Formats: sequence, structure tokens, C-alpha cells
Amino acid sequence: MDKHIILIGAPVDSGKRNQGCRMGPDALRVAGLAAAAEALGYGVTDLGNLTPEAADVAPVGNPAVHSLAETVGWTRTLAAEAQRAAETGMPVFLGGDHALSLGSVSGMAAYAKAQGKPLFVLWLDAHSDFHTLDTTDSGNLHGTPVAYVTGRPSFTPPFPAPEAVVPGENVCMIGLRSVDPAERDALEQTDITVVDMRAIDESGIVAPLRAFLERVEAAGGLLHVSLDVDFLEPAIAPAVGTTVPGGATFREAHLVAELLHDSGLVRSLDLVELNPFLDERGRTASLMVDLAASLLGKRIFDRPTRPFTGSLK
Ligand code: 6HN
Ligand code: MN
Ligand code: MN
Ligand code: MN
Repeated sequence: MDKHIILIGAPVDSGKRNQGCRMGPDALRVAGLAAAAEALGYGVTDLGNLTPEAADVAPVGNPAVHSLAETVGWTRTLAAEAQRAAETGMPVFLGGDHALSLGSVSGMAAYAKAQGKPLFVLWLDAHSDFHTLDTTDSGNLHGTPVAYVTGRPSFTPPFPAPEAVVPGENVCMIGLRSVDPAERDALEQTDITVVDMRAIDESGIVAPLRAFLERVEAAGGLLHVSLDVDFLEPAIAPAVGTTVPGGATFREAHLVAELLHDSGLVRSLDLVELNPFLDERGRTASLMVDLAASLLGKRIFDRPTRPFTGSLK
């Protein structure tokens, strides 16, 4: 089961106005995701592209919010599929915009709860995606999933009440460089670990990641990783609608993926916000697949699963 991957196509495009992420799952397939996993010894099942269940919802108070019914439908569909897929392997959600994580993460939280284990979430993103339905100015629901899964108010109804809430202390965000004032004020009231690009510049990306992974391991937790394309520096990953300069470099991102593999803790993964309409000759899709391969164990030479800290004898 730990060597079995379930690819779940989630062509969610309802989380923002600019369209194109619906083509993401197929671009990740064309870039060779299944073959890369198979080459690393995994069995791969591809469930194809899902469609959202129909949802009938009343309008909410904030008139900026759009595509609400479609996003609620996706959340129900993906939360149910996450729980089903996790029974037989490692779910990999092929986005689709980041609104898909309303479903993937809440579904994995429910799965973890049923296993009697805590879910931890690593959010690799330029943005904190911590808006509620009340605070979002853009009305773009891809900016809300962390608020939903950590139990902030305003979502229920129309969204389903999460079966299990993820405590803020179990969430670590790395790569932040675009946080709206309302998100920042709310984040400061939580125990969410926030690692912005300045912190990475000053101290490197390894220390905060390792500290978080040690907490996941000590708690016997399951780790969900949510990788937004805009975590990456736009010069190397242009295929995203929300580029912010100053992102993670090629090597920083690979090192994160490599350390995640070595930890043995990753239970599920989102690959989100890829907009193939904005790509250059598939380079962003290929980079996302290469990062997924590193996370699944692609390496140059074997290293000890823990960093070498002892002395040579
Ligand atoms: N993402 N904070 C901005 C908004 O519109 O709420 C940007 C959200 C970006 C969403 O990273 O998936
Ligand atoms: Mn995001
Ligand atoms: Mn983002
Ligand atoms: Mn905003």
C-alpha cells in the first residue's frame, strides 16, 4: 500500500476567475507522472478526471464570492474520494486550482481521524490561503482552504462541516510572500507555523522543514503536502495565474521534496494551480512532475534517511 499511488484528476477551475487549471491533470499526465512513479517501483492507479457532484447552495453574505455551488460540489466529491483512495494507497490529487484542497485536506483529515492519528499539513505556497468567506476581497475560493480545514467560521453551510478539524499547530506554511492583511491578522491568532521567504533567505529552508517533520514524527501523524506552483520562483515555473517574484529556487524545492521522501511521513499530496495555458513548452508541468518524483524517492545516490550528524569512524 505504501508503494501504491492513486492519481485523482481534479480539474477544479472554480477557485478563481482566470481559467485554465482544468487542463492541469492532463498536463501532469503528459509530463509523465505515472511513468516516473512506476520507475521508482510504485504501482499506479489513475482514477481519471472526476466531476463535481451537483450542489444547490444559497448565496452567502459576501457578494464577491463566486462559483460557490461548483466549489462546494468539488469539496464533497474530493473529500469522499480522498477517504476511499487512502484505504488502498497514497492519494495524489492532480489539480486543478487550490480550491481542490478544501476537499482533499478535509477528506484526509477524516481518514486520519478514523485511523486514530492526527493529520499534519505542509502548505508550500506564496500565499497563505487563509481567507474566510467573509474576508476574501477577490471572492476567489482558492484563497480559503487553510481557513476551512482549520475550522475558521463562515464556511458551514454551504460547505459540509469538516468531519475532523486540523489544529493550527499541525499546519506549517513555507514559501510565503503574499499574505493579505486580513489573513495576516488571523494567522497571528493561531499556532500555524509560518515560514516566509525572508526567513528562508536568512536561515535556509532545511531547518524549519526538519523541525516540522520532527513534530509530525513525534506525534505519530500522517502528513499531507499541498504544493502550489507559485511556491516556485516564476522564472522557473511560469504556468500559474498568481505569480509572485522571489519564490523557491529549483534546488530549494527539490531539497524540500527529497527531505520529505526521506522522512517517510508523506501520506497524500496535492499538485495544484498548474495552468497549462500559461506554460512555456511544458516546462512547469515537467518541473512539477520532477518534484513529485523527488518526493517519491528519486535520488542521485543513496543517503542515510536521517542527515549525517555523527563523526566518521
Ligand atoms: N492560491 N490572497 C489572494 C486572494 O485572492 O485571496 C490570492 C490567493 C491565491 C490562492 O495561492 O491558491
Ligand atoms: Mn495556494
Ligand atoms: Mn499560491
Ligand atoms: Mn485577497
